[in-house]
Amino acid sequence: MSDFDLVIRGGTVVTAADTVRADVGIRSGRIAAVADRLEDGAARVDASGLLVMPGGIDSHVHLAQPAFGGPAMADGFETGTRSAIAGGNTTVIPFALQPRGASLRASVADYHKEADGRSYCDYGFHLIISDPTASVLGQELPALVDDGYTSFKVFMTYDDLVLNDRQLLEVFDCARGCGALVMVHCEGYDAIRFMTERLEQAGRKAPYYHAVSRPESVEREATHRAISHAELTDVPVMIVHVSGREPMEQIRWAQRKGLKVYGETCPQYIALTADDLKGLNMDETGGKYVCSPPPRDHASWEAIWEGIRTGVFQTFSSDHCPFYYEGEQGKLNPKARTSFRWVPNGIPGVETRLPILYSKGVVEGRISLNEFVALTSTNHAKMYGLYPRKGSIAPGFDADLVLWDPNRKETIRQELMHHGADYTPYEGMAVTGWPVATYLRGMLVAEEGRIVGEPGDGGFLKRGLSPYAVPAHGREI
Ligand code: DUC
Ligand code: ZN
Ligand code: ZN
Repeated sequence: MSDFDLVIRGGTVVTAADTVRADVGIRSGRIAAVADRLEDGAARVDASGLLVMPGGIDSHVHLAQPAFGGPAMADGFETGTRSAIAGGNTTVIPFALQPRGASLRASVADYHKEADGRSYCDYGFHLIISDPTASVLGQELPALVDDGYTSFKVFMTYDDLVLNDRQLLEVFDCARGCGALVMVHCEGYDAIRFMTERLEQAGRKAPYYHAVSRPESVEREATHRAISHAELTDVPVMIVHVSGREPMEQIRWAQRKGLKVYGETCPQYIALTADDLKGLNMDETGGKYVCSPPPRDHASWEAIWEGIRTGVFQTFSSDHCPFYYEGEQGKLNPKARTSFRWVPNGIPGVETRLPILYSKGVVEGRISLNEFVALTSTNHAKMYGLYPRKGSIAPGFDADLVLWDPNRKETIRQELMHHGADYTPYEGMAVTGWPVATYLRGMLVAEEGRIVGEPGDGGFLKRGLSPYAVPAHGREI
């Protein structure tokens, strides 16, 4: 009897550390061997000419989440994770959002109902804390962290989600005590409201003014404030979806000071600009690109690359937050036509994250192959308590793999996508490098744009504490 269920033969294995020509042997869903030459297994796949990389881990996606402007999202777990595997991903970490007044535990149970039996890839949950009551911080949150929900997000903007400074400090302090990693959405609530009202009064209501209402200074101020609160409470923080130079420089400043401040950026900040929000002629088509923070300009793309190259950013996530464009629930819904304020806020991107970073990063010579793997998989696993089960290719890791054609040229277009949304914001973008096959724990789940897996193949991941969440000065104040 052969030693392996499957041998992936003749590819170039790329991890965050190494690039080697090797065979990969898989047994019982795990990697059993990586060697120059392995005997055949029960099955064999020829990967010559292909890269064999750890499956993408997208640690920032929104699925089945009723937020950010009201209408239903275009993706629940079935379509969202179908899109994820087609794009070479094997794990996603979406959010379980606590509506104000609701129990955190009940909110988590609701998201499990959405995900159970529907997911094509493995998944964990971050929590979103919108109502940090004494019982949430004293009982619910520590218990949920123990149960494997080891990270949570807080917002510095949005009527339904914003926390004031005192609440942020209380939440940070709680995270410190229970070892959770805090993700922060850094945009200042009052400044955005002020700008929004002023723009509306002046009749500037088209989608483009979404970007004008939340300029980089608003993100920079909030980033600095979050960092200062993190320093005061001695709690590590991850600043998510960073859009340009000014917030990037705040994070770099904090890192140089020795603070445990981490950074995440996303495809929209190296591939879209605020001008996309102008649409064809300052019309509603610009709504397709409304997301927060908004995309900036070409100089910001360069700043983001500087942050990627110099290690300011640890993770490159999609912030997949899909809405329809057409229809009553879409970006064009009647209320959204009255002002940018009501345009559903977010864009799809889980399926295009890897090709965009590969093409603009590796093919255009800005990052190495190993950095690509770190930014799209390994660092997500390490940051969010999934390592060493996920995120690399070595004996003992889950056999989550993407076979990647480094030379394949594609044009991103809606007809290739597997998400629920009716458009992609990257329509027409030419890329080089494309996923050919995705394996989840040794099972082929997507091949050449065809979904071969089933809803329910993916399972819930109870995550460990992040080693990056350990306070600089220990857990007791
Ligand atoms: N924040 C996110 O993380 N995603 C979409 C919109 C937002 O504000
Ligand atoms: Zn956010
Ligand atoms: Zn998000």
